[in-house]
Amino acid sequence: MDVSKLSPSIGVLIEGLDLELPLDEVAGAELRGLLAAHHLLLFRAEALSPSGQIGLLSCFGHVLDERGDGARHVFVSNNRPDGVLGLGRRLLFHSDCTFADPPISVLSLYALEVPEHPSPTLFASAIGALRRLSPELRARLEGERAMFLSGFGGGYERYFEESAPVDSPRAVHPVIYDDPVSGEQVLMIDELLMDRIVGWDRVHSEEARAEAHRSLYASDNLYVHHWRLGDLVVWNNVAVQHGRPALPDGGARTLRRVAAMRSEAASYTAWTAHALEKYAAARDAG
Ligand SMILES: O=C(O)CCC(=O)C(=O)O
Ligand SMILES: [Fe+2]
Repeated sequence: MDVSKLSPSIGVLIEGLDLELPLDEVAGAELRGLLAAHHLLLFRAEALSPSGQIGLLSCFGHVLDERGDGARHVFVSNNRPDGVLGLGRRLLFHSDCTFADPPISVLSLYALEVPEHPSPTLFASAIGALRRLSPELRARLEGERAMFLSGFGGGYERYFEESAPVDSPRAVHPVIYDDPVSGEQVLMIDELLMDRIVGWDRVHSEEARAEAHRSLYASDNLYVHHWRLGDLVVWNNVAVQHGRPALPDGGARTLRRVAAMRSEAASYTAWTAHALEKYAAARDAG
């Protein structure tokens, strides 16, 4: 396989691998090493089957049945009745399922439909962000934990503990978090799911959050992926946060999503019929 860098801190393009064929142990180990070192892998794979994508993801862990229907893939789409995250609004930066413990390990999206106008996904290095944090803030965050929660609104609005539904899923994580996939420490403070540093008053927590975001979302800490048909992007969900600007008006955009967990024990079904009903109800109410 041929490997070339996509940006200074995030991502490599991998060429010369047929993803429809089963991967042998040597190739699997090489890909795990590349993901550990670079956090995001890009493949150009025209007409990739669902089983090709699932087969690749299974070399990073246990593939999730996110819809609870056995398909082991869902569609992020503004153009399919069964699609999720279909509104064209901006998606705030996040790592998926940090409202659970542990969060999802590895995510992938495969471009099945791409609009004529650009529709990027943005990736921010949570490892780079920790390294560039001021020594003062880093010292204050050492040993601290934060509350992460979902309010079933999709990825468009931040959630607050005071106003989130009582049954919204939530978890507490260290803000300087040991990421098992890369073996690195990451800054786990995002725009969408992190509510507050536990035990801090709102004002100080918001100040720290804003300063963390300046490190995270600085343009030289990002990799911007402009989708082309047949692109498959696989990334470390904890080491790299993702978000997307508002979609262009008109134009179908469909990305097939497959997710994997390092631990067999965890099983997330974020897009079951029950969860989708809750999302729809929250959207209608808001
Ligand atoms: O649509 C995108 O670019 C990102 C979607 C997303 O946040 C996800 O699949 O987890
Ligand atoms: Fe996401």
